[in-house]
Amino acid sequence: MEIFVLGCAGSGKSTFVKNFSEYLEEKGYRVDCVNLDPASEPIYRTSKDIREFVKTEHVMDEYRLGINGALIKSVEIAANYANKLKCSGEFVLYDTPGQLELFIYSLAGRKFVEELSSTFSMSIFLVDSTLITDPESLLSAVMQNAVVSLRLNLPSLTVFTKTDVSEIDVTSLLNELRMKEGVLAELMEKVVDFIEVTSIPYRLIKISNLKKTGYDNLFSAVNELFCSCGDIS
Ligand SMILES: Nc1nc2c(ncn2[C@@H]2O[C@H](COP(=O)(O)OP(=O)(O)OP(=O)(O)O)[C@@H](O)[C@H]2O)c(=O)[nH]1
Ligand SMILES: [Mg+2]
Repeated sequence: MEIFVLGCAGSGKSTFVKNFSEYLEEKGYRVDCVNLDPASEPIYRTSKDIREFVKTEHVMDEYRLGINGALIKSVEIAANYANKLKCSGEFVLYDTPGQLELFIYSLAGRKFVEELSSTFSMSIFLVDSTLITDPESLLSAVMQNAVVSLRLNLPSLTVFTKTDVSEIDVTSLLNELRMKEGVLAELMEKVVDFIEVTSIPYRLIKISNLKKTGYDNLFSAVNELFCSCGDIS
């Protein structure tokens, strides 16, 4: 099963890949961690690393690009090597760059994910709880999750991280939203439908990578996702 770990910069993707892979290994599964971020050295033992083929800092020099342009160029170059980044573990965790435009706009990002995906591929979309301080921030994160999931054509689980330092109460944030008035409040009411495209209505998943909590709930959700397709192998 391929799990693409997505989320905005600093949401905890790499730490999650490190700690969740250890959690899965403790359960006896064969796990491969793959670094798909050409701009970052991995903080875990990798089975495959995109930086063997392309490093963003070299692309910046060679093509005289800034960091974001170089990252997109790096992924375009690396797309030629996608088949060399495939792994066969029972769980393959792909750590991705935090620049979500790679998956929302760029053709290379989508092609890359398509090449690495199989029938049992999914995404885990990490949302940094410390940034969700009001209903607007919640909806903004949820919309990004929905758009990425739709564009990559991957079933997705929405996972709130860093709950050791910030508690998130989705129900009260949505209630707060309903109390608002005016044109923007009307717009936000309509945007609430995006939540249906995420896993939030079915199961609220809150984790801490530092404390390794919430992983049991997440693991059940991962299994349920494929159970509903009729297979968990
Ligand atoms: N308190 C707390 N900190 C966390 C948690 N997960 C990650 N962090 C911290 O958040 C920071 C960013 O974590 P990363 O794993 O590098 O985040 P990332 O999403 O891979 O970041 P980019 O690759 O730059 O997009 C680090 O300082 C982590 O230690 C968590 O669950 N709780
Ligand atoms: Mg990272």
